[in-house]
Amino acid sequence: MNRKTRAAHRFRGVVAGIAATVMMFGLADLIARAFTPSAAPLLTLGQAIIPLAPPAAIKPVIALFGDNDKLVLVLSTGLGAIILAGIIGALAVSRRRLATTLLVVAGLIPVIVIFIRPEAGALDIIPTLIGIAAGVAVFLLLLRFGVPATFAEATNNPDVARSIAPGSQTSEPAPTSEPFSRRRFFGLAGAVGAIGAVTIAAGQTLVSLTQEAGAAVAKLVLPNPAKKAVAIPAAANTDIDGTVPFVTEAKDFYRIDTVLSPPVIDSEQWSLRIHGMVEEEVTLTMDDVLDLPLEEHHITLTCVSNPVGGDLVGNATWLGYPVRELLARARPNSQADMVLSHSFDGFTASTPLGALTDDRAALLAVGMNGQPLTPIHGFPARLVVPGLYGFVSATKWVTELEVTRFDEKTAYWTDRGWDAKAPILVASRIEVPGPLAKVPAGDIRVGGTAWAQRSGIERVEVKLDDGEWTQADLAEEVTIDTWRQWRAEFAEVAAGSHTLTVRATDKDGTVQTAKRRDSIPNSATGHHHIQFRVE
Ligand SMILES: Nc1nc2c(c(=O)[nH]1)N[C@H]1C(S)=C(S)[C@@H](COP(=O)(O)O)O[C@H]1N2
Ligand SMILES: [Mo]
Repeated sequence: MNRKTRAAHRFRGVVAGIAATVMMFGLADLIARAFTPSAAPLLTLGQAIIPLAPPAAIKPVIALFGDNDKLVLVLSTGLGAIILAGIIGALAVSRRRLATTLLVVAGLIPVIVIFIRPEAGALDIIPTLIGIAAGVAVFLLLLRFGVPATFAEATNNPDVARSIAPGSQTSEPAPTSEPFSRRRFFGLAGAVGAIGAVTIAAGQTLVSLTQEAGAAVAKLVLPNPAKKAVAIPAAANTDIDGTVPFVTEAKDFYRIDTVLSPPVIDSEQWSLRIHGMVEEEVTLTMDDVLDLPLEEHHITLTCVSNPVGGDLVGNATWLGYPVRELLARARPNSQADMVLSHSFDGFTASTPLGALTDDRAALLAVGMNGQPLTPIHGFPARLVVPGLYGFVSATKWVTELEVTRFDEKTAYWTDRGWDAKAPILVASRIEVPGPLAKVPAGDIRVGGTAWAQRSGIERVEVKLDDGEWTQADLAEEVTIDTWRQWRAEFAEVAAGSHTLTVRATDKDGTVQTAKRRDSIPNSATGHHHIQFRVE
């Protein structure tokens, strides 16, 4: 066989491998999404990679892609699978049986990953097995009609010999022949790939449908709060167009967690168990929680991975019951100093016991902005603790509060190099003008948000280019645990390129530091700084 033909055959092998893999994932994903969504192979594979990923790799991904980090992970997993399939396909030109075996073995990797999940059911592997069967069938079909077997294989294997025959002029096996015209081969491979791609897309659509359905099925009816949140005065908003609203809608609220798709929890099956170093173990069902006098509080939640000026921060009106009261029922032992909250999905957070028993509004929350929590934000129940970054406090899909000690237990992110305790640091950001915005000449209006939960914002200062710090006007404070909007004006700014810098000071007198540092282990620091142009 000459080299050119061989290269052409290898290329067909690669295409056959890729088409078969797209088909396998597409079909398996679609079937899984319809019956057992958390067992979709691509998703489960990506999910399995998360705990293995070094924190040093996770952070830049979150910083770069924010809420899209999950999409990036799934796409990279898919890309990895496609590359592997291409290599196996190329191998198939000379070693068909070995390649087929490898394809099956590779297909079994997601099967194993699906099977070893803690929540796995025996039926969960069926969609992927069906996908593998379809993928292997497609692979063999494409090879059989598209890639002539080597001479040795062809003469030994009557099947392959026959498959070669239709393309050759004689009935002799002819190794250099092209049994399928290039057009037919690529047409078939393209069709298979397209079917796979369509099934993947259909699977995605099903996901959003079932998630919406899940939310609808979760017809949890929230009671009226026994204690309403303070009213939000109009003056809590500045009049600067383009700044984020004071209350963040659930759909716009940032999302950070370690699951690729939120667990679907039936609120009637859900319960919260308080145990560990307590006098009395306490278990509550959702009915128990809804019967309690629930309180509503505006609380600003922040992620430790938020880069300076980033948007991993949101403010919502949460409805829930004070964790303080729940712990009082269980009566923690005097030696305890931490509550390790456990999520349905295995995530844990370590919260100082003191932050859950002092007078702050640490909540077992069931509502967000007047609605039940969405699946993404923790349905049916989560924790929200003012003043602590989410990773040490805001456990979503919470199922257990384990009263323990910092020197005995560690939480999910602590095991990955982050701090065990992490109070939120004073922070501020510029929202208007946007980065690299073009602004008409004249007076420049600047606006943004600052937060220092538990202390409150005392002062925000802005600096144009290398000028003096100028004090911004603060919008009215709603509570010390909510962010605060600010605005400033600079008169007659000359045309050209300019920079703005902001810093906040909290009510304890702590000035936001200019020192730049990374978010691991307990949050990035530095001043938010933007460039814009006056034209
Ligand atoms: N179960 C679970 N809860 C979790 C997390 C998680 O990965 N799993 N991430 C935490 C982190 S790091 C943050 S910042 C907040 C984010 O909450 P949100 O997604 O509702 O904004 O949830 C916290 N609760
Ligand atoms: Mo976070």
